[in-house]
Amino acid sequence: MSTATAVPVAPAGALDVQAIRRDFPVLAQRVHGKPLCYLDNAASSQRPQCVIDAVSDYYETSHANVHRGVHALSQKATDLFEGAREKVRRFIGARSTREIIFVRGTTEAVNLVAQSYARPRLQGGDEILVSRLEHHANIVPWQMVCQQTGASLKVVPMTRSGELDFDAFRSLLTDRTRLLALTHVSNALGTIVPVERFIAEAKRRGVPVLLDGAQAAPHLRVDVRALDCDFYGFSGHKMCGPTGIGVLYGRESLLAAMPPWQGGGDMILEVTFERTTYNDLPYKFEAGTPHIAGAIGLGAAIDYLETLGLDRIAAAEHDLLEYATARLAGIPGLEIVGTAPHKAAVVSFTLRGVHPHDIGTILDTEGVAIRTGHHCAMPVMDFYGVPATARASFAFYNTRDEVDRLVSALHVAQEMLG
Ligand code: C6P
Repeated sequence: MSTATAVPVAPAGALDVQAIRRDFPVLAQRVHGKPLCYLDNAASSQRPQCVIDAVSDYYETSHANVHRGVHALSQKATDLFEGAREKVRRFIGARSTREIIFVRGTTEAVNLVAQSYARPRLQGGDEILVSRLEHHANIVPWQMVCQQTGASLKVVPMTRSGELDFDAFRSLLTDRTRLLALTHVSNALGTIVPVERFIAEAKRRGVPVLLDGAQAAPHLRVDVRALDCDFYGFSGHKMCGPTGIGVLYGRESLLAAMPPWQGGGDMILEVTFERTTYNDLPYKFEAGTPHIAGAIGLGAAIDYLETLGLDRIAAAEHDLLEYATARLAGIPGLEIVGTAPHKAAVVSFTLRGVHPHDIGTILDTEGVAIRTGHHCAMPVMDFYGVPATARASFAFYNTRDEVDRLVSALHVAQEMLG
């Protein structure tokens, strides 16, 4: 460790991380003979026992299809499923559960809006505005809908520190801009985008806004009403919930005017071969048997996060970010990619002379799990002129000791390959 680097002091009144770690059975294991050091939380977080129990209890005691049966078990499953929807509503401050649509994840949330909101409205010459910071999930669905309609994609540029250029954004808003689709937190760099500013400006110009909240909902307090966004998507698996479940929040007036995206069971009121009428919100957008256990697990994850407190989670993760940034900055040849002043606990970096994939492999042998690659954000990599970075991403159950293990493992990588 570089002794010249100032290391921040841990905040008082912090979470009891050791007790929290005992809630996560997966963290107790060894990998390649070393205690697992899981620093790949931006890709997917781990699950506490209460989430695992909620899912298995459901299967053990309450499983049946929802909204379909008069029998007791179906009503029990329906109550649990709809109870989870109410937890999500409260968690993000939405007005009504009619605005909470269960989807597979952020990717499906964006695709739903692209196909059901944007596609019917777009014409040749219209514009969709995204940013250079986006994950592919908030780029490709818009490219697809542009190809389908003749609209074009405009891109808000980023700066060297990994922030968005607000003045450039303002000049890209035109009377043909039909939607702004923006990430709340960058997965590749950790930048927290000051979305309030962008939303206010877009609203002033009458442009609706979708936020990709995949990396924000697990780490920041999100209030869709205070944000005044029109759509907000996030994924359960990044916030201690199951995979295959996520949420699209949509402003009710917009959802009500949108056609369904997929057709099938549960999204209809009446079907004849001549005419079909669609179900009310949110069911109009939930064709087929949903991921019932996933929604219930997500509800349990929300309970867990709320018990810890989103503000305390954010503070604990911020401490890890500051500590990791200071320690990594002390490694010769290491360059942190993305240095915005407001960041979530994500540190992307390159190490002179060592390919990121080799870093990942050597770290794995030391029991340290990080992600290497383009992080599904190739335009960001392209901006910095690198094919890939190594990325350590922290959750509230990580410790400063684990940051130290990351640093030691990087020294090993450097000695072997640097
Ligand atoms: N990012 C990462 O390692 P899904 O796969 O639908 O749950 O989430 C997609 C997605 C959308 N937006 C952002 C900002 C994201 O970070 C992700 C997922 C993971 O960074 C896997 S590529």
